[in-house]
Amino acid sequence: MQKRIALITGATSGIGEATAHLLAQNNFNLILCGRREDRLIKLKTELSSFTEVVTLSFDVRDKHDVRKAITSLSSPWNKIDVLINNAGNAHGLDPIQTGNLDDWDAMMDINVKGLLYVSHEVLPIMVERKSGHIINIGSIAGKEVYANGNVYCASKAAVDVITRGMRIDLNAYNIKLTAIHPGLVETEFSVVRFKGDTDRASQVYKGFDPLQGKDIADLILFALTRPAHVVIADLVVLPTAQASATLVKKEL
Ligand code: NDP
Ligand code: 8X3
Repeated sequence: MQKRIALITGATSGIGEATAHLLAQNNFNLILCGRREDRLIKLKTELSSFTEVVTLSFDVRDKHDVRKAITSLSSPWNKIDVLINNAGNAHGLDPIQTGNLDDWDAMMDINVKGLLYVSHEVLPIMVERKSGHIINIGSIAGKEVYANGNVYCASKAAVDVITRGMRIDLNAYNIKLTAIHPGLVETEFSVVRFKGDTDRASQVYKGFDPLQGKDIADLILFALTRPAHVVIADLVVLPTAQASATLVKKEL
C-alpha cells in the first residue's frame, strides 16, 4: 500500500510528537511542524529509519509564514492526505476579570486562528483531489467550561464548532473530519499554562494515572485507518480517574 502523507502541527512535544512516532511506524510519510527547529531536526533523525520526513518550522500565528511554509512543499510532499491540527496550548489560568491580554491573544491566535490558517493552505490541495482527512485536537475544555478556563475553553469550543462547520462544507469533497477532545494528558501543556513553573505543572498530574501522548496517538491512528466509508466524527477521551473537566479521583 502506498504511504499517505500526514502533516502534523505541534510535532515538537506531547501529543504531536507521540503521533509522529506512531504514524512513522504505520505507513505514513510525515511533514512535521513546530517552532522549535532543534526538536524538529532531532525528531527527523529519530524517525528517518522508519519513514520519510520533512520538517517545517513556523509559528501558526503568522499567516504569511504559514502560507510560505506550506507552499514551499514540492511534489510529492504537496499532496497532503492527512492534516492533524494539534498545535495549541493554554496560557494562564485566571478569572476573567484579571485575565492577561497577552494570554488571551496567544490562545485565540494559536488554538483558533492558527488552526484556520494552516487549514486554509491545506484545504485547496484536498478539495482539488477530492480526498483527505483532517483531525482537529479539541479538548474536554471545549465541551465543558471550568473555573478560570474561560478563554482556553472558548478557544477549544471554537475548535469543536469549526470542525463541525468544516465537516458540512467539505462534505461534497470526500474529506473526512475528526475531532478528538482529550481530558488530562501529561505533556508540556501545564508547563506552558503555568509559564515554566514545573512544580505547579507536575501537581496537575499527581495522584492519578493521566493520559499520555501515546494514548491520543493511538486514537488518531485508529481514526486514520478506518475503511473509506467510515469516519470517527467526534471523540471525548478521559483518563479513567477523570469523570468531568473538574472531577478527578486523586489519591494523594
Ligand atoms: P505540548 O505543550 O506538549 O505541545 C504543544 C505543541 O504545540 C508543541 O509542539 C508546540 O511546538 C506547538 N505550538 C504551540 N504554540 C505554537 C505556535 N505558536 N506555532 C506553532 N506551534 C505551536 O502540549 P500537548 O501535546 O498537550 O498539546 C497538543 C494539543 O492538545 C493542544 O491543542 C492542546 O490544547 C490539546 N490538549 C491537551 C491536553 C492536555 O491535557 N495536555 C488535553 C486536551 C487537549 P513549538 O513550541 O515547538 O512551536
Ligand atoms: C487540556 C485539558 O482540562 O486542562 O485541554 O483543560 S484541561
